[in-house]
Amino acid sequence: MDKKNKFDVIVVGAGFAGMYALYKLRKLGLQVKVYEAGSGVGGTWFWNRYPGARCDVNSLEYSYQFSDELQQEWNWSERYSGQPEILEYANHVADRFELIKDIQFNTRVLELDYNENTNRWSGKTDQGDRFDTQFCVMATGCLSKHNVPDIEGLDRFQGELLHTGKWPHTPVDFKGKSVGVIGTGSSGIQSIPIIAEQASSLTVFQRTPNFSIPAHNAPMDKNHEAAVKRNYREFRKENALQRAAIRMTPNPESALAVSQIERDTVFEKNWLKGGLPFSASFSDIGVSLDANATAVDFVHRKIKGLVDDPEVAEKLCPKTVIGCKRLCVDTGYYETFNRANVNLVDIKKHPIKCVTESGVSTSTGDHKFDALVLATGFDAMTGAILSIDIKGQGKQTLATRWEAGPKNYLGLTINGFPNLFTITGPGSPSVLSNMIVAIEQHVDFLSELLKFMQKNAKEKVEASLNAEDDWVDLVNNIADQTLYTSGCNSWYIGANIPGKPAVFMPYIGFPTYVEKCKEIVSDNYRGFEFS
Ligand code: FAD
Ligand code: N01
Repeated sequence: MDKKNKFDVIVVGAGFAGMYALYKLRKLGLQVKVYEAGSGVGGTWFWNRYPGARCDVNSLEYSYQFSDELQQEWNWSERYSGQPEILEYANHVADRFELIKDIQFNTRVLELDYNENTNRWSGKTDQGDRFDTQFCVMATGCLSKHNVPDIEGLDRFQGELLHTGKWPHTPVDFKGKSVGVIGTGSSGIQSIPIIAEQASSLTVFQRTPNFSIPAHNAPMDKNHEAAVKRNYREFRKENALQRAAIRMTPNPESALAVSQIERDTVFEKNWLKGGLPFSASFSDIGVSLDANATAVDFVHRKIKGLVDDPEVAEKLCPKTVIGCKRLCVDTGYYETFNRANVNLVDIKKHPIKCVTESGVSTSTGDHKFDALVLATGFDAMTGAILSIDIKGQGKQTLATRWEAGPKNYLGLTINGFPNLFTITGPGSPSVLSNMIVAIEQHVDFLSELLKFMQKNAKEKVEASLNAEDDWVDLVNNIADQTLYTSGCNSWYIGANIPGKPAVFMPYIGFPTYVEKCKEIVSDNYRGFEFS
């Protein structure tokens, strides 16, 4: 193979994970190359350009901490910054750390094949490139393979068909148009209020209602920003001790230990603060059905107070426990259903029969649209990795290895797939944490691991089978003590993708995960096999 196609490390993906992996691993003196399917950096923030797209973790936290200069010089304009600003930040990071020269854009990795004799991986891209590398870093994203639902006739629709996860790069103007939105997860909930303001009419097709807490987004409080920046390191350190590595003030009290009036006072205070910290209102909301029911009751009352039509309000009230699906964070979502141009269709009751040339046909009639928006989410956590044909030792494919659900060690390394790493893979805190914090922790761990190998002249590393089995058991045992596995049809267990094995994928608890990683390193990388 031509020398110019031989690398020490190839990184797949140039979102926040791939960018940081490139920055960090280059520092080890390794020759690193990144392949990215999109035409720019930013990953999630490159693809999800739908109206209203923004983060739901405070921007002072949802940003890199590896460079103090970077975190001091960058100023966020809002409490929860919008997609354009986050993408601008990603581009700034790419320029500042000279990342672009090692990234090949518009290139999708299709195959990765491990050769046992050479202990190297060979790969192929959709641009016809062939490459050879010792290490593969999968920075392919937990939420990057968008899910197009299998609805009959979708390809027949003659109007504008859009997906929130693959939004056009040119502005979409809904002014004067009749629009349909299928899906009421975070993407639907963020975009619906804005589409409703522009469109002449909007019909929302809801299969399962979701809980949403108001964001109370606002321009960045400059005094607060300055205070954080004066002590950024300490701020980050404190946040990393929180369960999701997100700054909250968890209430240690049980929701069941106080009177309803006291409980409502706490819920009301957190509702007014807004965002994800609502889930930390009491200590047992995530583990006790009775405690959870008190939060459900509070939010139901809020929805009924915000939505004028009692029938519509009832349809919008989720009947599951709160928090077993990702909590949504909105700006004016429930209020949008008071608008005269907005209509809510319960498709559990009146299923979509098909999409026609002019709109959507349900059991109660036809809806005609100029534009149809699919806010139908992602094949989460495993979708992007398994879209690549990965063959490990003995030519076993990863798709076969994970047929019954993903198995790995620390969410990072897979037995039988040496020298291949998954950044924020299933089995790590990933989507149940501030993801930029989780990304940095994983890349730092990997960097130390490769340094250890360089120092000890090791060429090959993989998880032992026992370590992997124990890890998967641990991830499941932790999840089973919570309400995440209480029968909710969440993407955390793959329930949104027909035929996907029902396995709870993320590790719950960032601080305990970090402790486990430290303990494993200090025990000479227990569970890792080197040769
Ligand atoms: P991604 O950003 O998904 O990047 C992966 C990249 O890999 C993509 O650019 C993709 O094109 C590329 N890729 C995939 N497969 C291939 C291939 N075979 N070949 C070449 N390239 C490939 N998390 C939070 O913590 N807080 C938030 O507020 C938050 N908000 C979000 C809002 C939205 C709309 C979405 C969808 C997700 C949000 N997330 C949030 C999660 C978000 O995905 C992560 O925070 C983070 O951006 C993930 O970075 P990443 O680099 O791991 O993956
Ligand atoms: O996707 P989702 P998303 N017919 O899977 C429905 C992050 N994020 O893009 O619940 C009809 O949550 C589906 O219905 P059901 C965040 O982590 C963050 O909204 O499966 N409907 C559901 O209503 C989030 O959790 C932000 O019954 C179908 C919706 O489509 C994750 O990304 C913003 C259907 C999909 O909801 C994914 O969010 C955006 C079908 N065949 C995203 N298939 C922030 O706010 C699916 N649906 C930071």
